[in-house]
Order: sequence, then C-alpha cells, then structure tokens
Amino acid sequence: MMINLSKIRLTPFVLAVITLFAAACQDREQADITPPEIEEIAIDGIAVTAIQVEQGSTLNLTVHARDNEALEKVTVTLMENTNSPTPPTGIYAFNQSQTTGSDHAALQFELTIPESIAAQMIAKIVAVDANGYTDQLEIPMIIINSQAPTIAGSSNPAEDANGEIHINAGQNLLMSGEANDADGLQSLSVMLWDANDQPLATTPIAITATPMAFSDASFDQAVSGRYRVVIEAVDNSGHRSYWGRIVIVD
Ligand SMILES: [Ca+2]
Ligand SMILES: [Ca+2]
Repeated sequence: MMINLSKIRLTPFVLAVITLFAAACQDREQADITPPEIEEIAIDGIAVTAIQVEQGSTLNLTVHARDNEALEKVTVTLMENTNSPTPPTGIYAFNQSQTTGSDHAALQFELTIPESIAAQMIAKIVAVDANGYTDQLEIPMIIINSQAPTIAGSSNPAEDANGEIHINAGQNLLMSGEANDADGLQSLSVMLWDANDQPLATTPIAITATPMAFSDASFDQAVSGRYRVVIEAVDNSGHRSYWGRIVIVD
C-alpha cells in the first residue's frame, strides 16, 4: 500500500509527538555523563590502599570497577615514585589494559616482580567508560627486597618539606650517606640525573668497609631546571637499591 505523504497533515498533535520523540533521542545521546568508579583494588581477595610485595613474587591484582552504563577498559600502569628513581628493569614498563563491555567488572592483572630490585613505585589504575569518562587511583607500591642493600642519604642544603632539594645555579650540592649489606657491597655511586633520568655526572665511592659511609660527593649545575640526585648500591649478589631526591636548580 502506498502512503501519500501529502495527506499527512502536521496537526498540533503530530508536531507534539515529533518534538517529544526528538527530545527523547537527544536525552538518550547525552544521558551518560557519569564517570566510572574504581571501587576496590584487591590482592588475593583482600582490599588494599597500598601494595607491598616481595622481590621474585607474582602479584595478582584485582581491580573492581563499575559504570552507570558500560566500562570500556581498565588500565594498570607502574610509575616512578618521584623520590625513588626507576631502576633499569622491565617491570617499570608494566602497562596493561583489559577491555570489558559490562557495567561492572573484576579484572585480574598479573605482575611478575624481578628478583634483584628493591623499589618504591606508584601503581596507577584508570577506568574508562564507553564515553571516555575516567576515574583514576594512584596507590603506593613497595617492592620489599630483604637481600638488597640499605641506603641512607642526606644533602646540604637539606631537602624541603616536599622532599625536594633547591639549589641556585652554580651552587654546590654536597651529598653524604651510607650503604650496607650483609652480603657485602659490590659498588656504591652517587649520581646527578637530568630531567629525563639520564646520568649527567657520577661519583663512584670506593668500597673500603661495610657499612660504607661517604660525605664528599658534590655536584653543581649552571642550568636551571629539574634534576635528581641518586645513590645506587649493589651487593655482591647483584641486588640493587636506589635512593633519590628531586633537585630543583632555581
Ligand atoms: Ca558512565
Ligand atoms: Ca644482600
């Protein structure tokens, strides 16, 4: 049967129906402006607000997240803690995403922790919904390595309340500290890293005793900017520890 369009009259009733239909469609398109929510981070079923894990172990992290409509994905990234430099190892490349089409998900992430490092990091968890709205959470993550050396460091000038060291361009930064390890120390060095964490200067400390103390490593920088002073200690078994502070050259 053919419909003769010319016979459909735009009565007030038809116009009202069309208007309501258009409004309903628009509401539907704009409905989800509610961001997702990360409800809980759990390890072996127990909710955590910080992560402590031993070297050489496998970490099973569960992220519980929810959205009013649909979660798109959840990502876990391990990031550097500003006061704990990143050791050169693959774990710090951990950046794993899992997609989900559900409004609620419990997603499993498995991280293998290397044997040889002790580190402090941040685990950043991001949940994204189907419209790109996000929720994110950053929780501290400490890799406990009872085999790695201990390091104590201090600076002159001393760090401020934010844990940052400020020096003027050309001013001397004097570092002192001590490293210790029951297995004996293989190496100890004090370094200045640039903003990209590339070493600019290294002062090796000869190991003449255990524990090994030093008080005479110094650095200066003529160029203003952000740097990091780093102490690295390695024991005779290859376990490695880092101590670090941000240095701002004003
Ligand atoms: Ca949403
Ligand atoms: Ca050791």
